[in-house]
Amino acid sequence: MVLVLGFEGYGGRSKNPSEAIVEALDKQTVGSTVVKGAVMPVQFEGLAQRVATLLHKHQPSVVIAFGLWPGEPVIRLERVGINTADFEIADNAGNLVQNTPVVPNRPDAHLATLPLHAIQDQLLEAGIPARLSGTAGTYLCNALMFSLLDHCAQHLPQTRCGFIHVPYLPMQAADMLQRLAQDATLEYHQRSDTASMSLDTIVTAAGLAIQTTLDSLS
Ligand code: PCA
Repeated sequence: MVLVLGFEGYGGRSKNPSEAIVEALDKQTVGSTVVKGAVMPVQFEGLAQRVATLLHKHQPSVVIAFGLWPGEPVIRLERVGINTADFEIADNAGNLVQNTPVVPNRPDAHLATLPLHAIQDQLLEAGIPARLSGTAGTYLCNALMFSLLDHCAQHLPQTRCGFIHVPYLPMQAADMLQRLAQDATLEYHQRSDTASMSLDTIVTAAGLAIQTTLDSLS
């Protein structure tokens, strides 16, 4: 089976597009493989345990986690999860974790085990803009990516695992522009984080990433 993870909203924003991906794909099939979806809290404490419980329970052949990267205009395929948590804003439990290992006494980083270039090719072929990225940041998305890869490295070496950042939904960008106009404190050109992508396109991209990964296994 395929495990798809997303996050709840955070940072005072409305619903996370990655939560919408989970809702769209949970209990669906890609090819003949069943997808199970789960939404993760934006909370550092207990993350490793949540990851271990999910992976142990489902033993997926593929696990792909999704999150929002505000301002990113394209599907962003993450190459690497690093063993550092260094937050710029507090998580949803109010913790501003700084300069702390995600998992103590484990390697500095893990590379994604998804076929990233093949996924990028398939997305571009389908007319969906996508790129590889060399950093998933140092917040919860990176922490989840590292934790998943670290667990798989130790316990599920066959499992293909990685993380994909997605843009805002158009509604969220529209909402920001409305607030910008209402506040009348910033000029439009001072904001560079209003890129967005439709939910349909984002969900299609997620399905293609799963399909391409499953194809690479057979
Ligand atoms: N994005 C954040 C955490 C949750 C999410 O969707 C990040 O990029 O770390």
